[in-house]
Amino acid sequence: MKLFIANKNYSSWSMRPWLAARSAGIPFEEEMVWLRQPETPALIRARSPNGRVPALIDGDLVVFESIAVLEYLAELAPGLWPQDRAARAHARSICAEMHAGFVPLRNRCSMNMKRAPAPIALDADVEANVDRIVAMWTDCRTRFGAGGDFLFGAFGNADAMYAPVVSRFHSYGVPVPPGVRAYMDAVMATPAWLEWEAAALAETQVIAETDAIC
Ligand SMILES: N[C@@H](CCC(=O)N[C@@H](CS)C(=O)NCC(=O)O)C(=O)O
Repeated sequence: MKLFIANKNYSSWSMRPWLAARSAGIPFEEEMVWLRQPETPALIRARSPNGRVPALIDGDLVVFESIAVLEYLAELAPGLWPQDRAARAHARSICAEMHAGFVPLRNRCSMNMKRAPAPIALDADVEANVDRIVAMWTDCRTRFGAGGDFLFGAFGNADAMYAPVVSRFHSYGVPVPPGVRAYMDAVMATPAWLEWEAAALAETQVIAETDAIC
């Protein structure tokens, strides 16, 4: 099984299934494509029918769109979703919300793991995204998080889906309440995060902050 991804420093959508698979102990190879090169669109299109990374290639099967890849991974490792049906439904809801939304935050706070953490002025629409995510994480930790340090206790798909937001909040110095900071620190201390981050920091390609990746 191979996960087709882009730059670890910048590709937030690639990060999600990579963290989920790694944290669940699912064996996979990876193939990486550099973003913003002349050949990038053709290289991606040759492997992924939507012309985007990530894509998971399992034999003849190509699973694309990060949310579908997370679902596929959870079929291999069911612990990626909470065991409780109501918690699982909520985890899927917030994953869908991330996949479909938070466009202002995604556009104006591009993931860049090498960015020296420093605050920027946030427009009102970005602030509204931040407020919603802070409320969501606080609610998940309160209602479902008792069994561990993550949104639904153990690290799972919901944490993988929001890991690039953890990175953005950290890099762009977004003020958060202590409980949310503790959650972010827990995510940033996982072995999977540390492995991804070390590879991201070793990359050499630089893409301008104004050239929003996603
Ligand atoms: N909705 C897609 C979004 C994937 C996406 O936008 N990926 C970006 C990289 S993070 C991409 O493939 N960009 C292609 C390019 O910039 O050429 C998903 O969830 O997988």
